[in-house]
Formats: sequence, structure tokens, C-alpha cells
Amino acid sequence: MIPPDHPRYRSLVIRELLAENVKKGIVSLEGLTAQGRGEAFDYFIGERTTASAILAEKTAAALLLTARHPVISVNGNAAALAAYEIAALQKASGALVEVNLFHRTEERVHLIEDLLRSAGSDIFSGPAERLLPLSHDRAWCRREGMFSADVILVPLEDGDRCEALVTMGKTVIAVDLNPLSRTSRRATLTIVDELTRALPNISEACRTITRSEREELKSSLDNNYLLSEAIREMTMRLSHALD
Ligand code: PTJ
Repeated sequence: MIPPDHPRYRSLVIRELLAENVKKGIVSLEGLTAQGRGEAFDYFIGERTTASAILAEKTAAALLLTARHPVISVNGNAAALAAYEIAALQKASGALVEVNLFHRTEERVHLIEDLLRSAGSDIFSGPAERLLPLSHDRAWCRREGMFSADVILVPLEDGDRCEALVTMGKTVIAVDLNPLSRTSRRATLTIVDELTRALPNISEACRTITRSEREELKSSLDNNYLLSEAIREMTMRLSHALD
């Protein structure tokens, strides 16, 4: 039982949620380490959405809304943390939602699809093929789903697949609290923000940005700028941590 007045209440509740989802088979054990790494970077950024992350989130909305075939790729952590936020983003952006896993078993795919459906997403499922140029199981996807996507949103991605998707000519939007990760540096656009803060902001931008704003946001996209701003924010907070 976590007391609601605990100063780290939210963080502890999220840890418990992930641990419960490990027991259900939705989150992989490795997913807990990924969450821990994310939490550390979230401390550095002040556990808030920065101005540069807001810009990245609006740009993500512009890319999703103007895509021919946008896809949201979901893994175990993303489903456990943000099933409702994913459903809302699907509604706001019109993107397909498809499960893609690093630690892949058919059983996990079905459990995650069921969780997403129960939160309101329409899942693109069915038989997958080994279509992406990768030696691990993230290669499995659907031909009419992420294989054909032009814009793909990848929360908590691994660097290999991000690189493979970019090499295939896709526009890759990553959500990753670590601005130094290979994923962050390889993606077309990186949102350095916590997933449950980032997704509602992208949905909100999908509902509010105008057509001309979409074009402006796309043409001024500069991922190196966004990453260096995130690193600048973290450095600034670290250098004033004990003030
Ligand atoms: O469910 P599976 O089998 O597909 O496995 C998924 C994991 C997350 C285990 C897999 O993709 C993985 O190992 O990811 P990595 O390589 O640890 O990368 C996760 C990245 O996401 C790290 O850079 C973390 O800092 C970041 N991260 C973790 N939690 C969050 C986050 N970024 C945003 N929001 C979070 N909640």
C-alpha cells in the first residue's frame, strides 16, 4: 500500500503498475530496467515537459497528421504505462496501432493487444512476417502495417530498429527520455519527455494546430537542436542541483 502523501507517490505507483504488468506477462522483466533508466533521465529534466519537448510534440502531431500511412508502434512498457493515451492519440491522429516487441512471444503480443483494445484502441493485428532488416524479433511486423508506414511513432525504442526504419526511408518519431541514446540520435524527431506526458500533448496538438502550422513545424524540424536543448536543460539543472 503506497500512502498518497508519499513525496514520490506517482513514481512509486508507476513502479507498482509495471511490476503488476510483469506478473501478467505484459511487461518484460527487462522493461523494468528500461523504466529505471527513464526515471533517472526524468530527474535530470525536472520531471516536467520542457519548451523544446512541447515543440517536438507539436512537430510530431504535424508529421502524423500529414502522413500517408502513420503507425504507432507499441511495446510492453508503452501499453502498460499509456494504453488510454495511445487510444486517444489514435483517435486524434488517425494512425494505425500495431504491437511490435523486442522480447516477442505470441502470448505477449495477444495480451498487449487485448489490453490496448480494452482501453479503446483499434489494433492492426493478424499474422506477422519477418520483414524488417534486423536479426532480432523486432523484425516481425505486418506488411500493410508498419512495413508500409511512411511515419512511425516509436515510444521506448531500441537503437537498432530505429536505425533500420530510418534506413528504410521512414520518418521515425521517438519518445525517449535519454537524449544520448542511439534511438534519440538516429530518429528523425525525438521527443525527450516522459511517455505519459508526451502522448496527451501530441493528441492535443493534433486537435489544435492549423494546416499552415503543420507545414511550418515540418519545415523547421531540427532534431540536433531539440536534443541539444534537452541536454542543455539537464546540464543546467545538474549544475544548480545543490543551490
Ligand atoms: O516490450 P518489449 O519486449 O518490446 O521490450 C521493451 C523494452 C523497453 C524492454 C525495450 O524496448 C528496451 O530494452 O528498451 P531500452 O533499450 O531500454 O530503451 C528504452 C529507452 O526509453 C531508454 O533510453 C529510457 O531512458 C527510455 N524510457 C524509459 N521509460 C520511459 C522512457 N522514455 C520516455 N518515457 C518513459 N516512461
